Formats: sequence, structure tokens, C-alpha cells
Amino acid sequence: MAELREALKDLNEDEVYRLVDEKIKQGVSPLDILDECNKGLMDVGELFAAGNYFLTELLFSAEIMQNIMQKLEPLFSQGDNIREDAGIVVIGTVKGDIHDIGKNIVVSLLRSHGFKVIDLGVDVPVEKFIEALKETDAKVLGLSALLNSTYPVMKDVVEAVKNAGLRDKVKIIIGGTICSEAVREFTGADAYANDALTGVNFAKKVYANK
Ligand code: B12
Repeated sequence: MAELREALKDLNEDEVYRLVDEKIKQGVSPLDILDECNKGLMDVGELFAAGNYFLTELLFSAEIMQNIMQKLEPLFSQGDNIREDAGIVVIGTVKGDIHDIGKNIVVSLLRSHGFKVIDLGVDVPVEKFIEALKETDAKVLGLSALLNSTYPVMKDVVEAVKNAGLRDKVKIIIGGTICSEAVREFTGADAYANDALTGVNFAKKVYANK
């Protein structure tokens, strides 16, 4: 799998698609393929931070990743114990942040596990999350964030849920590479995730206990 990470890091588009197709054919789990691609994108991010890659390369990496997702999404597990009405999840990338590749993966995986997902998109203002929670009666709110500058924004959303009188009913999970236990604590969310499956398991647990 290391070669896939390397090819993505080098933005060697054709080689990336060839390797992804090869892994799929070999029966490698789509989530494992995704993990390896994530590592490649982290490498791209580091090259960008170091000034070796520029915005063009960052955009190109996103385009490649979106094409990979077209291949992987249909393969996300349909599993054996999937309920059609697993629950409702409201999700969005918080205000100030337009990254959505990871969020879209979480949305696909939740849907493939039977959840109804209200996807608010990117750069979502605080009030929009609250409106959606009120309208849908969802018990799970997922916030996606990849920029350090969004820590206070996530905290604002959690506060707004509290102020709307919904905090007892709605469990909140924050996700994205910048999320950690320290960030969870700062924002007041209930959980954090650095991968999509953790989000699905969180939602399952919330609805199992309700
Ligand atoms: C691709 C990319 C872009 C693309 C995004 C395209 C798109 N449609 O999303 C573009 C080119 C637009 C972009 C723009 C910018 N980017 Co950018 N980008 C990246 C890059 C290389 C990959 C991100 C990605 O898609 N990863 C793949 C996905 C699958 O992983 P993921 O998002 O982490 O999601 C997984 C988990 O985290 C989790 N997850 C994610 N969300 C959620 C939500 C929930 C509820 C749950 C449960 C789980 C979960 O599940 C996902 C699947 O496993 C990262 C590098 C990195 N280290 O992350 C930089 C990075 C995030 N970008 C960065 C920066 C600085 C920017 C810009 C400010 C650059 C600029 N100067 O303009 C702008 C920001 C614009 C804005 N206002 O948002 C920095 C952020 C630094 C920081 N921590 O603050 C990074 C880390 C690069 C770096 N090292 O400098 N970027």
C-alpha cells in the first residue's frame, strides 16, 4: 500500500488510479484504501506547508481524491445488520472552512449504514446547524473542520446548541485531522474522530441508547 501513498504524494495521477483499481481487484477493503490515500494527502499537506507545493498542487490533490472516491463509494459496506431507519444525522463543515472531501466520505458511509443524513455543505454558519436540528429532530450532529482557526467556531456551535435548549437531546461529534481529545474538551463536544468509521459507530451508539 505504501506505493499508493507515494504516488498520491507525488501527484502521479495515472499511477494512483491504476493502484486503486488494482487494490479493489485484490479485494482490499475500501476503507483501507482510503486510509492509505489519506496518508498521501497528509504528505501533500506537509509539502504545501513547507512551501514545496502550492495551491495548484493542493487543488490537484483534491481532484484526484474526488476521482478516487467515485471508485470507492459504491463499495462501502452494505453489511448484514443495516437498518433502513438507523437515525438522523445533521452534518456540515463549519463556518470559515471549505474542506469537504472527508465530510463527504462520512456522509456516504453514514448513508450506506442506513442513516438519513442532512448534509449542510461547507462554510456553514452556526444558526444553520441549529435550524436543521430543530427541523429534523436529529439526535446526532457532526461538525467537520480541517483548519486550526475553526476551534472557536466549533465551540460556538456547541454553545448555540446549548442555548437552543437542545444539548440534552443532541450528541455532538467533531471530526477532521485537527480534532483531538484536547480540541473536543475545548469545544465541549461529546466525541471526536479522525476517521469516518468512528463517526458511524458514534451515531449507531447514540441511536442504540435512545
Ligand atoms: C485537499 C486540501 C485542500 C483542498 C480542499 C478541497 C475540498 N473540496 O475539500 C483545497 C485546495 C480547496 C484546500 C484549501 C485550503 N487549505 Co487545505 N488541504 C487539503 C489537504 C491536502 C487534504 C485534505 C483532505 O481532503 N484529506 C482527505 C480526507 C479524506 O481526510 P479528512 O478531511 O481528514 O477526513 C477524514 C477524517 O478526518 C474524518 N472526518 C473529517 N470530517 C469529519 C467529520 C465528522 C463528523 C467525522 C465523524 C469524521 C470526519 O473522516 C474523513 C475520512 O476518513 C490537507 C492536508 C491535511 N493534512 O489534511 C490541506 C490542509 C487541511 N489545508 C490547509 C490550508 C492552510 C488550506 C488553505 C487555507 C490554503 C490557502 N492558503 O488558501 C485553504 C483553506 C480554504 C478554506 N477557507 O477552507 C492546511 C490547514 C492547516 C491547519 N491545520 O490549519 C492543511 C493541513 C495543509 C497544510 N499542512 O498546510 N485544501
